[in-house]
Amino acid sequence: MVKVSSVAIIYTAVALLLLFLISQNRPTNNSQNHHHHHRRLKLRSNFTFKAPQDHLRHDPIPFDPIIASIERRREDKQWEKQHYFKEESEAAAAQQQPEWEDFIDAEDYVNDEDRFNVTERLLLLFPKIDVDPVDGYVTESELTDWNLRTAEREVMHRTERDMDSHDKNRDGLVSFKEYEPPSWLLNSDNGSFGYDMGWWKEEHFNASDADGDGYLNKTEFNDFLHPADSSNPKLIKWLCREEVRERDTDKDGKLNFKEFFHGLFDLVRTYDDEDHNSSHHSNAAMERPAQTMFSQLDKDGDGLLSDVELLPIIGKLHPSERYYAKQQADYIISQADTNKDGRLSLAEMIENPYVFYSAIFTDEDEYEYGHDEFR
Ligand SMILES: *[C@@H]1O[C@H](CO)[C@@H](O)[C@H](O)[C@H]1NC(C)=O
Ligand SMILES: *[C@@H]1O[C@H](CO)[C@@H](O)[C@H](O)[C@H]1NC(C)=O
Ligand SMILES: *[C@@H]1O[C@H](CO)[C@@H](O)[C@H](O)[C@H]1NC(C)=O
Ligand SMILES: *[C@@H]1O[C@H](CO)[C@@H](O)[C@H](O)[C@H]1NC(C)=O
Ligand SMILES: *[C@@H]1O[C@H](CO)[C@@H](O)[C@H](O)[C@H]1NC(C)=O
Ligand SMILES: *[C@@H]1O[C@H](CO)[C@@H](O)[C@H](O)[C@H]1NC(C)=O
Ligand SMILES: [Ca+2]
Ligand SMILES: [Ca+2]
Repeated sequence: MVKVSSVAIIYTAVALLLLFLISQNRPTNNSQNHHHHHRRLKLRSNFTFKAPQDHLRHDPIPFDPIIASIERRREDKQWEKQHYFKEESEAAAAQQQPEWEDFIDAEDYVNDEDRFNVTERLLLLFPKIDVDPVDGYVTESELTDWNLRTAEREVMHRTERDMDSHDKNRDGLVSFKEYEPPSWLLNSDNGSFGYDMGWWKEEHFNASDADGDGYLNKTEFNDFLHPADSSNPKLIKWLCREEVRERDTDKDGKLNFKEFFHGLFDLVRTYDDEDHNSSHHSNAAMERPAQTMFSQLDKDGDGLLSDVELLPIIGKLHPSERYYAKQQADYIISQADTNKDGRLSLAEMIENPYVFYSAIFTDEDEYEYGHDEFR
């Protein structure tokens, strides 16, 4: 009885909300069509729960916290479907409270200029980004910090979600016994990520356990999932060791020039190379710069690279969230900086609002989502 009446209340409330929103909406329908009729903001609706070390793809970081929160809710729902509803009873699924998004399309919301006015959003957000210093301009470093804060919130949210599912005894800690490798790993054939299976093993776990108490707390578990963003030296060293192990074809524990040239140099070079033009170069032409880099890294001059000798380039092999935050800031500035002074005024932002929403922006003519610059 209790269940039935609470469900009834929820549906009544949602119906009332719907009516309210529809009535709010109606008088403005005509004026809407004049504005940006060819543009439509598109929210991400499909999320892949992929390997964090699969750094060739990095999702765009939402510029606007409202967009971030809508997308996060969508992602959570998809994640829950995949992780819980398989096991839990249908009844539990049915008890799920309906959310406003089940009834009102979030995409219609963000595309309704009366409810989601992009100009007003930028007016509101500008002072939150222009903070260091407050001078009426958004610089590359201010925009990078802004993106990074969003990205870190997203990452931590996913970590908490993941931790919840592993922490079976609910003590806020994950032991190695509690930890099960993620399902995308079990489903994939060995080495399909181009990585050997050192990831998610006990050595990886132990390296993440900064204080060595045998358990990962939230910080340590986040490091475990995202070693590239960790400041734990044990874990960074493990990452280097893993890089050596995966390329060490003659199994001597170090990388000789051949192993470096064919396994690592390409990856480091790709990130160094801004114009992505080097694929035109022949192998032979690249051998000299590779030799130069190799001897710079080979600090003890033994002709081999050890794990610690990879430390200077590990950030290039595994770019941090800051790297992507900066990449996206650079892209946005290059698109919106009308007077080419390298920074953005509020006026420039308002003139080019869709640049900031480009991660979710789509247009009949060009499909912008997943733009190359963001990868
Ligand atoms: C979502 O992604 C999955 C695989 O990642 C794919 O099979 C499915 O077709 C996608 N759905 C949509 C609506 O794009
Ligand atoms: C959006 O906000 C700006 C600034 O407040 C205002 O000038 C503009 O008319 C608004 N647009 C709509 C469609 O309400
Ligand atoms: C991956 O390798 C392990 C042992 O190295 C093996 O037990 C497992 O069956 C392999 N998995 C697949 C999907 O090939
Ligand atoms: C990880 O640490 C535990 C002690 O906390 C130890 O018993 C185990 O052998 C270690 N495993 C590896 C692979 O280093
Ligand atoms: C987790 O433990 C580390 C020490 O290994 C500590 O520095 C950190 O503050 C702890 N994090 C939380 C959320 O308790
Ligand atoms: C890219 O490579 C081509 C062929 O080697 C060359 O003609 C072109 O100038 C290069 N572009 C840049 C931006 O370096
Ligand atoms: Ca500033
Ligand atoms: Ca610990």
